[in-house]
Amino acid sequence: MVTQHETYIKRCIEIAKNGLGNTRPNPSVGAVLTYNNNIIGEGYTSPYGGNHAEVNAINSVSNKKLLKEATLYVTLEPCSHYGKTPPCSDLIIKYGIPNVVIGCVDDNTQVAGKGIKKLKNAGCNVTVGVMEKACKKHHKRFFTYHNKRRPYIILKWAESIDGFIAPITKDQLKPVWITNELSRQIVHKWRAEEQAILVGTNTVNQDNPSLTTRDWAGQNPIRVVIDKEEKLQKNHAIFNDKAETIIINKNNINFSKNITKQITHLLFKKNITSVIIEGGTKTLQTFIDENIWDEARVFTGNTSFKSGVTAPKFSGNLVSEEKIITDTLKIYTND
Ligand code: AOF
Ligand code: ZN
Repeated sequence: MVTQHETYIKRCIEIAKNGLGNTRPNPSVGAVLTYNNNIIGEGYTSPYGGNHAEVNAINSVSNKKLLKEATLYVTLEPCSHYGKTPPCSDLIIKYGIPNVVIGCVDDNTQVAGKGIKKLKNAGCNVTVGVMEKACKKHHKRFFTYHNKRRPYIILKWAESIDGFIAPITKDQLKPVWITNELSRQIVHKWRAEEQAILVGTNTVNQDNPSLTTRDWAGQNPIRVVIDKEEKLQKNHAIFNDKAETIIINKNNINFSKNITKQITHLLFKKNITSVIIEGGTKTLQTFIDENIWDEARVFTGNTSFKSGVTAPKFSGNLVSEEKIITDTLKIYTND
């Protein structure tokens, strides 16, 4: 049976999804306030630099007197530090909220249990670890960034029924659409959710992609291009718009070593908490072979090529499978 605490933490996760992609590099936290087991306020993290979820939830309550007998539910431990905003735990104490139910502890070393301690010291009744697994999953980018000191890595590609990511015609690689329009729009939604998008030079030189979110209302990710042989031509779409681009070449990494560790470290230093890698096979396979990836999202389109560039080879745990009209989308995790 689902408990009351679980019901409200689930609600926190639901509303927190509204902030995904806008709060980066901060986690998108969800908070719910209840009084007599009725919701009296809700909030999620504002775009980066803005209010934390708890502040928005408290602000949404019209009768602040109710807070003295309220319960605050929140996906992540309320902060204890002065960052872009003052500590949420101080605000909770100031309003005298007596009960706080937390999904998971904040692993950011600036917080790491200090928020909970502050609340307990002020006499709050604190419960920690309700729907912890689901909260950690929701905050997967944030936890990977702080615990593994690298961004959360999502691999994405589309392949034909016979396992090719591009056909070869007349000895030439020909970029063609494998997936339908809806799948392509889903990819733009995904791009808006991640902080960076990474591809190899060949993908840029052959496909001239924009790597933006033009079919979805959301922020463009920072583009990262691996340009080992410095073959990147400068007349491409990615150099003709406002989205930021980081070029990886011999000036910032050493190609004779484990390149994924160096790239992810470089992105970690730039406060990038997540990256979606969109090809080509060589780039994707490098991350797979060096085992630096967390999730793979693979579309299979309703087409067959008979020959071409083979899709990456990997093994992962299939966690979901769905039909997107004519395409199949399978999502795998690496754990
Ligand atoms: C919360 N509620 O909604 C979020 C939290 O620079 P700041 O002040 O925005 O602080 C960012 C840190 O605060 C972030 O790294 C994480 O530890 C925590 N995020 N905490 O109480 C929120 N987004
Ligand atoms: Zn806070």
